[in-house]
Amino acid sequence: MSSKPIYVLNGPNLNLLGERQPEIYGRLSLEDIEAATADEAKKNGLEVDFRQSNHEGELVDWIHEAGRAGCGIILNAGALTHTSVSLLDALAAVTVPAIEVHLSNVFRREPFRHVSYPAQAALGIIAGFGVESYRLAVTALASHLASSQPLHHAGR
Ligand code: CA2
Repeated sequence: MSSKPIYVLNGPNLNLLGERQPEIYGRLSLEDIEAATADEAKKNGLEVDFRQSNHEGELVDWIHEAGRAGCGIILNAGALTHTSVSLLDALAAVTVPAIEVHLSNVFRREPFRHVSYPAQAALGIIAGFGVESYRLAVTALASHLASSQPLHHAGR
């Protein structure tokens, strides 16, 4: 469908998945989530470039890169979701579609997690389904990309 990958960008502390707080985030590691996300992308004829950083500026740089070299963005900004105007500005500055994901249902948690800055520049948000949040984001992005691309007619 697209020769460019989906950039799947993960923010602070998500490298700890599977090691701590399994009651909130489950027992899967970030590598397990990467495998599930890549699998869902493959089913949809897409590839992923899956990354994690504990540094806000690095995530900003990757959003810029995704704007040039990606077909879309799936962003779990971790706690930066609730604080980062920089991530919102970066997403707003690129023209590729972005979907925000969360493993946990942030609306069932502390009030400060009910605020999302990147959401204002996202197509939508998927939260609360663990690894399925990532799979659902891939299918939502794939169907958005398919519906927003001009159809190819054989021989024209
Ligand atoms: O539910 C999500 O995906 C979050 O983005 C996860 C963030 C949290 O700050 C957001 O409010 C919701 C936290 C990621 C930290 O992940 C850890 C995993 C294992 C152990 C400790 C932290």
